[in-house]
Amino acid sequence: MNSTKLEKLRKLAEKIDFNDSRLNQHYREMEETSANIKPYAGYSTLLRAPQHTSLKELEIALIGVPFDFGVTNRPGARFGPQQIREVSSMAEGPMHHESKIIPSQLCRFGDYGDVNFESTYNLDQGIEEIEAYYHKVIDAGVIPISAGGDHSITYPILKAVGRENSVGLIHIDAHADTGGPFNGSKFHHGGPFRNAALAGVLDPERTIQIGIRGRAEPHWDFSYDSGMRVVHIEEFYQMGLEKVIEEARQVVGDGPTYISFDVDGIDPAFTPGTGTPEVGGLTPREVQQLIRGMRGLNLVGGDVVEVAPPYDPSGNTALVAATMMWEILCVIADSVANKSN
Ligand SMILES: [Mn+2]
Repeated sequence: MNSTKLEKLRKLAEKIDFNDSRLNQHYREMEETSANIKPYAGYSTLLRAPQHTSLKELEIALIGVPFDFGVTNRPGARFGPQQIREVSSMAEGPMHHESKIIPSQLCRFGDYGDVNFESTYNLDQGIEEIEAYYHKVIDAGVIPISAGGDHSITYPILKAVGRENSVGLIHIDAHADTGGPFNGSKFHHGGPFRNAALAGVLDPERTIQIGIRGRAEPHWDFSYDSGMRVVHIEEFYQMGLEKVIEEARQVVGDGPTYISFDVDGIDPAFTPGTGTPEVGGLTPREVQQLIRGMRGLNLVGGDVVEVAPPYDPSGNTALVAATMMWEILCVIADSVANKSN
C-alpha cells in the first residue's frame, strides 16, 4: 500500500468519538453510572434495561408474565420471561441500526419485573390478577411492553390498556386467537381477541391479523364476522411486505394501537420453542420489518408471547422474541417522544 494511504488509515484509527454524538453521550453516561456491567455478569433483565421497582420514574415498563394456564396443548411459556431476560444479554448497544432510534434517550424505560401470581393453580384467578396488575400500570400513566406467557395474557392486559379508549391491533401470529369457549373455558390462548372485542376494549374494525395459517382456521369465524382484517400467510407473500405494512397502517389509523406478536407467527425453523408451532410461517426478518413499519403510529403497548423454552434447547426462540421486543420498544419509544414534543 502506498504510504500516504496507510498514513491516512492510521490517522483514522486514532479517532475515539463516534460519528453520532448521541452515542458519545450514551457511553459517557454509562461510565459515570454502574450501568457498565459486563453482559455475562450481574443480573439479567429484559433488554438489559435497568431494574425498577417503582412505576413513578417510568414511561415504558417491560414486564414479564410467567403464565401458561391458558394453553390448549403444550405448556412451558411460564418460563418465557426468564429466558428472554437471559438471552437479552447478547444484545449490545443502545441504538437501532436502521432507524437510528436510541430508546434510552427518548424516554424512561425499565424492567419492572414479573406479575407475581398469588394463585398458581387457577386460570380464571390468574386472568383477574393480570388485569389488576395492569390497571396499576395504566393508572401510573405507564406504557406496558410485556413478555409472555401464553397468549391468554393479552386479554386481561387489553382490559387495562383499552379501558378508556378501545385499541386498534397489529397482531402477528399463526392463529387469529378469536375462538370461543374451549374445553370448559373462554380464557384459553386461542381466544384473547374475541374476549377483548366483546369486552369493548378492542375495536375489531381497527384490527389486522398477519401470518394466519393452519388447521385451526374454522375457529376464526369471529375475526371475519366482526370485521377484522385477516392476512393469511399466502396473501402476505402475494401482497408483499410493503403493501401489508401500508394496509396495516390504514386499518389501525391514528387511534391508540397495540402490537401483539406471537412467536408462532414465525416459522418453527426459527422459533421451535413454542406450544403450538405451525410450519410455513414468516421469517424473523419479515417480522422485524413489519414492526419497523409501525413507526409513527399512536402506540400504547405491546407484547411478545408464547416462548416455551422447554421445546428449544438452543434458546434461539427466546433470542428472536427478545429481538422483536427491542423492535417494539424502539417504535413505542419513538411514539412516546413524539407525543411529548
Ligand atoms: Mn397467539
